[in-house]
Amino acid sequence: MTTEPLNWQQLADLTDFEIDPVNGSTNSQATLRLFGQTEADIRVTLFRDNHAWCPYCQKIWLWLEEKQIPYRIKKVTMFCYGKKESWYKRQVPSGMLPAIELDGQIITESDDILIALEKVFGSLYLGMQDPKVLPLRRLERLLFRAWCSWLCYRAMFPGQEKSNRKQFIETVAMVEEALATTPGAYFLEEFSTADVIFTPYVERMNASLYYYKGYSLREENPRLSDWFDAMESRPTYRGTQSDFHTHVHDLPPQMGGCYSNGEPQTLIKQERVDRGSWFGLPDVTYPEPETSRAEALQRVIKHRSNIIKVNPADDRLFDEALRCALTNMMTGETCTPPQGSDVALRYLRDRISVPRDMSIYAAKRLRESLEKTAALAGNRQSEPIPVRHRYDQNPANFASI
Ligand SMILES: N[C@@H](CCC(=O)N[C@@H](CS)C(=O)NCC(=O)O)C(=O)O
Repeated sequence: MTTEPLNWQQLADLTDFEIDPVNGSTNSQATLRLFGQTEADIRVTLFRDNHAWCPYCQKIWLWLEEKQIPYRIKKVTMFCYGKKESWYKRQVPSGMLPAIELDGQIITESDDILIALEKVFGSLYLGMQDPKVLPLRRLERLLFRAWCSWLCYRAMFPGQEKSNRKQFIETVAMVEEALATTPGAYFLEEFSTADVIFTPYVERMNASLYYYKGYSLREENPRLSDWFDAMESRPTYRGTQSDFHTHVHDLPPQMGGCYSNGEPQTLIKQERVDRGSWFGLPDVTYPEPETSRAEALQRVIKHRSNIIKVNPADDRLFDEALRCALTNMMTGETCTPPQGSDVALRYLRDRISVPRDMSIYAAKRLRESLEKTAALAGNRQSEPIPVRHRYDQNPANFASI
């Protein structure tokens, strides 16, 4: 028994999901954050990427959110997604992100930005140059290098893959040791700058090593597992948190390639990240919020004309197929999409970006319904996600992101 797809109005009636981007909890849509203060209090503008993906931007974003400093956000295109805005190149000729404007002065380099922000607004427990933070910053860079060596270079001689893995795991053991020196889950006695520094790449390591190497950082290391759980208890982190699918397909063009070890366990994990089920993956462990479906629906409705326009399928065919998937997501009823729409539905399934488009659980719900609905039309996959660039995600096509 299958149901007819709801029309857009009927779908809109099923969601009252709303956030307050300015004063509510951390979100990727805001262009202004006030934390109850006024625009006159603003001294900082953060320039970050449109995709809420750049790791160095996440560092600054998280810090500002934790400190509740009022700020503006200006979103800039990263080279691998499209054309860099000329207004930004006038301010930062290299085009690199992040940058801030603090009291009229442009500052680049994420560490320098944090140091400058600390001078004006105070540190997050202990600061960047504190003797307790400095060794942790060095450890984070050591871990970063061990990760890059393992993930981003094709093994050139026998045993290289194994020795890179060993090197990474030995460095992770040092991180476990550092985390074990404090009674709580964080790197220092309290949540601090050190946690902010580790967040972006540890999140990307968790995703990429699971997918390309079959190694589950979060599940295989008890202290890091507790640390992730503690991070997820913070609304600031939840608002910036991405998922496995987004990371593993955003990383290759940024890192110059990510190399799978091709082992059977790895291929099983890859299949799961790409084709589901997305629930239960170790990219998130806090319970799913009740609003996840309503959120996904609201976000699709808001951008539906662009979502339909960029899809390679015929607009009318995809419009109906998309409404089928959304009907299924909201009602649980099976809704058979038009013939030939499997590719179109999977094209969207593969291009939901977290947290840019929606939060982690909303994306899982939407992907699940897109896949379930696509499977009723056929088993064809959409064109592969490019690995040298992500022009398929060019923000120019989504002017109001
Ligand atoms: N050392 C810099 C690194 C910043 C960086 O590598 N930014 C990348 C994005 S993650 C970038 O802006 N690349 C240019 C682009 O992709 O447009 C920092 O800490 O801020």
